Formats: sequence, structure tokens, C-alpha cells
Amino acid sequence: VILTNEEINRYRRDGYLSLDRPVLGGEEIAAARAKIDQLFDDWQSYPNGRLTGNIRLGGDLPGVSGIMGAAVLDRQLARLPMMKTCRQIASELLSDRRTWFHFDHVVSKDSGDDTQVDWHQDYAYSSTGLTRRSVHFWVPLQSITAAHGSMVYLPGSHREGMRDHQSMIRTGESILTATVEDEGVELAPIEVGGLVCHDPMTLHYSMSNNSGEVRRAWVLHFGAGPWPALRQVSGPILSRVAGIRCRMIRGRSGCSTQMH
Ligand SMILES: O=C(O)CCC(=O)C(=O)O
Repeated sequence: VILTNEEINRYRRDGYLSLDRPVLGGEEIAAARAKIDQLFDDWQSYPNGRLTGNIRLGGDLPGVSGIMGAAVLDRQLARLPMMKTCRQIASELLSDRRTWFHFDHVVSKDSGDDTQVDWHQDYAYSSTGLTRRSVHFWVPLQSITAAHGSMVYLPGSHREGMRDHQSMIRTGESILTATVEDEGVELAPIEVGGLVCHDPMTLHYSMSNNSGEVRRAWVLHFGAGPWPALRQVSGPILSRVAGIRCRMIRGRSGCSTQMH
């Protein structure tokens, strides 16, 4: 058991939970960061960021980029102990032992104004196959201070239904944002090993990163339901297809990484 009853009750009341204690190991976070940095370094040299299926390199906003399916691209990421820890936390929060890894993406923010990710509910993306009964983890890959672009939440918003979201297309990607008048609650700084998790219906945004360094966070979704079984089968196939495409692209661009 990882969570206290007070933490579980807080999550259910507020729709999010910030755990500023070493729930995850510093070494595994360092390992994840190194692998993810490597993926970014390699992928930046590819002429076409889109690979296959759920795996893509995207720049939704200037100064903000991401890799969807990092754990599919690098299977060692999928084997880190934190996968089990997050799954256990999701089980405790959902009171369901049958929770599974569904999806991951990495959000990388350059330092600079205008790197805010606007208000949204993750469930606005439900057409992509999101499961309502899931817990979304936001794992910082470095210590986060207010200057790094903290997450801001609207407590209790997970119980107030879906807001309208507008589709904004900036650099070729469609991102969904809601108009929210309320003040949110900005999270306190989080040390390496801590994490935040939220309900897919909870309204949140993240502030601009003005720390002077690139801020990277790994977002992991764990949910109850049958679809991940399919993903567990398709993951290795997808990564193989992605690997072949990467090698083809690399052949043309002169990049030299091993993909899994
Ligand atoms: O990492 C961030 O700055 C924002 C992440 C986020 O809002 C999300 O993954 O839904």
C-alpha cells in the first residue's frame, strides 16, 4: 500500500493529488530522463516527426514539444519500477486491482514566455480512446519549482462534467482548450521522486517555464478496462514498425541511434 486514506480521500474530493515525497526512486527518474533526452536528441534530426499510430514527435505549441509513446519506442522505459508503482497507486485510487498501463507521452518545455499549456480536461481527447476510469500521472523528470511552469488545478472540477473545448491548431497539431474564469490552485514545488496525478475530468493547465532550463515531464495513464491487453500485444509490433521507419529516416538524415 502506497497511499494513506487521507491521500485517497483528497484525490477523490479534489480530482488530483500531489505527492511531494519520494514515491519514485531518484535513480529511476535519472534513468528515465537520460532515455527520454536521448529520444528527443535523436528525433529532432528526423525530417518527419510523425511515425506510426500513437507514436509521434509533435510540437503542439512553440516552445513545447512532446513524444507520444516513449515507452513503446524504448521498451526499457516500460520496464522501470515506476510503472508498477504508478499502477499500484492507480489501483488504490480507483479501488480496482485490474488497472493497466494505457498510454504515455512526454511534455518538453523550453524556457521562455508563452510556453503555457492552457486549461483543459484530458477527457476532451476521449475520441483518441481515453478511458474514463483512469488516473493520469504527471512525473517531473527534474525538481520543479514555481519557475518551471507548475501545474495548476481546479479542485472538484472532475465532478462538474465536461466543459466545451475549442480546437486550436498551431503548428499542425490540434490542441483542445477550455475557457475557465476560476482561479486554479498552483502546486507547491515537487522534488525528484514526487509526482502529481489527476482524474481525466479534472481541469488543469501548466504555467510558462521561466527557469532557464528545459523542463521535461513524463505523463502516464493507467486505467481499468480491457483495451490495454490489445496495446500490450500491439506495443512491440508498433515499436518494431517505428524502429524500421526510424532506421529508414536515419539512413537519409545521418542520425545514429539504436531504436528498440
Ligand atoms: O506538462 C505540462 O506542462 C502539461 C501537461 C498536461 O497538461 C497534460 O499532460 O495533460
